[in-house]
Amino acid sequence: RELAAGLRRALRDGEFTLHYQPVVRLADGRITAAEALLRWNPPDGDPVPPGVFVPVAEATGLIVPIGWWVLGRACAEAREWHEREGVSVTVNVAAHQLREPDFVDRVRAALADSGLPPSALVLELTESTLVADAESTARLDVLRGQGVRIAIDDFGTGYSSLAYLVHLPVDVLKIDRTFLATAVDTPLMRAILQLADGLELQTVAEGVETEAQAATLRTLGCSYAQGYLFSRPVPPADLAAMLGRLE
Ligand code: G
Ligand code: G
Ligand code: MN
Ligand code: NA
Repeated sequence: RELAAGLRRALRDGEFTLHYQPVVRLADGRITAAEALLRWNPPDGDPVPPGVFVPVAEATGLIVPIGWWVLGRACAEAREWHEREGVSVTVNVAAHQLREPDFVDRVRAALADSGLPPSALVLELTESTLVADAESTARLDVLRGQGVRIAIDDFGTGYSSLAYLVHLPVDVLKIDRTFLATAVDTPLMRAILQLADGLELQTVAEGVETEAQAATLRTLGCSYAQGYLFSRPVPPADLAAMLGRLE
């Protein structure tokens, strides 16, 4: 309860910031996108990790207003990177947010207000959020019609059958980092990449920490990767500097 009050205050007083983790194209190492990740620095204490406060925000419904703040901020910060470097931004969307009746209008407004083109925005949703209901699926399809892309976050950690993938409004699979915990070249990883290829979905491997993992993923046909090998999540100025250095 105390944490919930803290979150309400954080939103009101501007205590949230975003960090960005690069998504890298394995073929040439270019940064093609960045994932916006929420950070909370209370003025009167230590930073609170998102693993602690995001579940509370979800349980209290505060994730809805916080999520809209994240989307607006991420679009605004990404606009310049997109104009200069063609980089997209990916934003996590919670189940509660997707269920809001004005979801489509809110996303459109964030794009219009920031001047970021729809094609530069990727919305990340988990499997369970996506599978839930036909109404939400229809909402996402409206946005896709305008060029926004949809990614399944933490792919492979849900319990749903793979058959549902064919019916979901999805463009990108983000393969959960638990798949890299042991060997990278496993029958399961090959199956996921083959499935993605057959469905013409882009693939992003999450949690890549070593050159060897990146090399194996490249060989297996995974197109993109994200992880500490390339960069931790960093403040926006650091991402801008990283992008500038590529020129
Ligand atoms: O760095 P990491 O600790 O940033 O993130 C921990 C978890 O918090 C991740 O699983 C991520 O999905 C979630 N998370 C981070 N930022 C956001 C956000 O803006 N919205 C939502 N809904 N979840 C987020
Ligand atoms: O659930 P989601 O994938 O949205 O959140 C990303 C989380 O994964 C963040 O907490 C981020 O800090 C973490 N992360 C990103 N790259 C790596 C990595 O290479 N290794 C590990 N262990 N965690 C990572
Ligand atoms: Mn994510
Ligand atoms: Na993930």
